[in-house]
Amino acid sequence: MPEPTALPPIPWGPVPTPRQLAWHELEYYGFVHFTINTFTDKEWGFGDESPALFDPTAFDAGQLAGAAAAAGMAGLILTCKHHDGFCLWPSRYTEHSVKNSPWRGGRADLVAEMAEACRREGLRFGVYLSPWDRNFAAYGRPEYVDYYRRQLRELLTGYGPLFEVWFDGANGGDGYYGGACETRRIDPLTYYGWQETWELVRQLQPEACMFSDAGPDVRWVGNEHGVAGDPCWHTLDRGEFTPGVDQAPRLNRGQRPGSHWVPAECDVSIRPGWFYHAAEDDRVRSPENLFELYLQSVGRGASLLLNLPPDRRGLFHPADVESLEGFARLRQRVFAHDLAAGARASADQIRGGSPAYAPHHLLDGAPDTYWAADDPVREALITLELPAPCTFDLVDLREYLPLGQRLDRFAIEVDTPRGWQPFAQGEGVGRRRLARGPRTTTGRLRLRLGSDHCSPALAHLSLHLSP
Ligand code: FUL
Repeated sequence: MPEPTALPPIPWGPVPTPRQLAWHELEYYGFVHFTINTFTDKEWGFGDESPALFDPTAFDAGQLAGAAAAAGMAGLILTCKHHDGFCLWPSRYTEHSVKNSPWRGGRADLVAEMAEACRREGLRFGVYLSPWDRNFAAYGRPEYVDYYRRQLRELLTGYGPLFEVWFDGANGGDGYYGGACETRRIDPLTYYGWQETWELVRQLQPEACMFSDAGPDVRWVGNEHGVAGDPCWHTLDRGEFTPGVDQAPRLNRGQRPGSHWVPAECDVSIRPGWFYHAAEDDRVRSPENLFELYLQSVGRGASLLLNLPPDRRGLFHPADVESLEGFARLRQRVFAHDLAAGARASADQIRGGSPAYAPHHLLDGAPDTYWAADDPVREALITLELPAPCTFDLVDLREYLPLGQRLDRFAIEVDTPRGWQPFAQGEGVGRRRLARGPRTTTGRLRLRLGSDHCSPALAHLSLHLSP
């Protein structure tokens, strides 16, 4: 047996990069799908739409960013170009953009207005540039990839710091293609030359996380209904994945141990479609539904990317705003107070017997202090004595991510008049695990933690009551 030591545990498996750690903190941010589709009532434009169709009557980036910030979102990602190829900024490399729209006399740059409004509201800003372009004549030939990178360069250099660059997986099919009106297939494994494109992003926006079916920084969760796998490991054998090659089940759960840290992001729309359709005004997700999604995304260590489509005025519809606000109030009600405040924590293992790793760090609210066990330990038991019995149904657990994703499983038990009863159990904790159990009133609970490959550690535990 090695001597107990008070040195920190050695990280196990892949660990997050600093840009990924910063991204984990964001947890919840918005998607803005807005383009010509908003005016044609479509989800995917063919690519032959006239730029004259794009003419919002009251576009106000301040309303959009303000609503997102008020609802507790950390940032917004804008569809700067969707599959139809229309650009919301006056790209130098195409005529198919806002510069040929009547909106603001063709002198507007919607990307700039959004980036600016986000900065004013303290939100991070990100861009979506569809790799598939149904307008561009050379789509399918190398010339298009060159065009794509030039456009990306415009977005990476003209709009300040970006927190995320979103590479969509939809690829090839029928389209206008400069008038050819045909079906074009590309080989997703080779056509886009992703390595080179990723290097461009690294070079020009080193802090930005790149999202795709293959990361490299953040991965698609494998569905568009906002539900992460259970468990949803932060790690992946990244070399087995390519953007645009759908491997949904594996992306949904991740892989353990995995070669790289590539956490999941859950993209989902507040309405059935990604773009605004008046016919869906009465099909906006309710605050309660969004809260459920939150538990199944953020509550499984993923992030929640919630789409809010501006209407033809260029504003969020009141129904969407109302639901967004209701969702924010629910989260506030549930998470503003820790029902475990003032509790006393004890553990059957403390690393090196050192106060630096004592279990009270679970309750101190500091994200970078943690309880840890000695190296040879694989199973540990932590007990919490509450100052008075309280009622809860959610336990919020968080690992200290610079040490890697260490925990394989957890089980929570509560003290009842019938003795210790199971409350919740599962695989994987990671960034955050919102473990839900039956509504319980108790003064004591205990937590069993298991790690197959390394010693366990945990940074946070709090108790909450859902609505
Ligand atoms: C998909 C696209 O095809 C949808 O239109 C939308 O942009 C969604 C976020 O990604 O792959």
